[in-house]
Amino acid sequence: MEKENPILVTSPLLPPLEEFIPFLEDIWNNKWLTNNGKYHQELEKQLCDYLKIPYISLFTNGTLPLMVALQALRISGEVITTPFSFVATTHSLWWNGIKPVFVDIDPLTGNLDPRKIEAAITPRTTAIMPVHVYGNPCEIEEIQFIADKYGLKVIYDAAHAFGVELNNESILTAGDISTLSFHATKTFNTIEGGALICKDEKTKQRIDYLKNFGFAGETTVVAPGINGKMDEVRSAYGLIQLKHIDDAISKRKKVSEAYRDYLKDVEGISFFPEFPSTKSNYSYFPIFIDSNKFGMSRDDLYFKLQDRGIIGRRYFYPLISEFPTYRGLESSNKENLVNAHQLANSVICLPIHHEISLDDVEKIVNIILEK
Ligand code: T4K
Repeated sequence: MEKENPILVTSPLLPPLEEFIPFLEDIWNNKWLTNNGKYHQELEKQLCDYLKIPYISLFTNGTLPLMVALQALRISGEVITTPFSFVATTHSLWWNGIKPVFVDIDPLTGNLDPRKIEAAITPRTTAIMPVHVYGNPCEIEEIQFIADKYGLKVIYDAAHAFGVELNNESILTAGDISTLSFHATKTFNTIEGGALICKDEKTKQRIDYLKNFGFAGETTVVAPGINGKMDEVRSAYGLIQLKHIDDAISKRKKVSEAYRDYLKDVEGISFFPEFPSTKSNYSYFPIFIDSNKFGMSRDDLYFKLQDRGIIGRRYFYPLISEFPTYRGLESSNKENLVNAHQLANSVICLPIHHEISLDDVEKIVNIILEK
């Protein structure tokens, strides 16, 4: 029964069709489909309000804003980053001809460990690219302190951090630039989509040129830009999503709380604490398996769940530093990344989304506990 009706790690939040249709009719009537249309402008405005951020530029996915951020800040040479992320983080560096330098993570957050950054800085280092993995906030003050000390830029890959706040302030205003993904699997989605958050109008202007081939007018190209624009259909979809996002996040919160409650005393299973002063978006629920204590390996549990129709994911295994493109880098050395290997080898992200019921959670936990 379970295999026919699997519970997936996530399920996209879809705007109610009846709310979407009037927008589609309007777009069909106007025949304005992309290139900074009215829904694009409106979504940027509403996202600035919702996310409490000064400037945002919409993109067609969450990878392009990373690549464009590096271009906009003219980053070159070496960039310090985390191997415990989705490959897009490091790929964005590679596509810009930048050498990634991996630094280990703090096992308490899964994020780049600021205490290990300084040792990796060389005369070629120009920036730090941390990730708020699973939406867990990085130690932004410590990272900024190091960046200021060495004159480095900070670009946060905040793909998982839609709506995350620290001390009532958006985490997206940390560093020089932050980027979001609005992929179908994210808390807030526009099917494919993404965004770049910056702090001043001049940078926003440059980003907007860069995502539109560098055009600053009909016949003026001011930079070697790319095409990263979001279209009107997905902008309208995003506007409807925004109306439903708080409800979806509160449903995710209930799922997260139920997992915490059921799993808190289970020998061999750990998870991140609720972080103080943090407003979370409950985008992932990663658990970490200590096979000796739990009596079963991570992979045995992962595949047992799969056999029973519970489709989790091992985000982020393998580490980025283990993929062929990056394996040869000196910083990919296993001894350099002990904590990252430890988390990557023990993680399972359990299903969490707005459609999971508390009965589903109970069912998932019972399968985990069956020996
Ligand atoms: N930086 C970070 C830290 C990121 O995590 C990501 C993306 C990026 C940058 C780049 O942003 P984008 O350019 O992608 O916007 C998924 C996503 O494709 C990817 O966006 C995401 N991170 C990554 C963590 O997860 P997969 O390979 O796991 O996706 P997939 O197709 O296996 O889907 C996962 C589950 O979601 C499936 O079990 C079923 C469900 N699903 C998926 C899709 C696509 C649905 O129910 N409906 C759907 O339409 O990468």
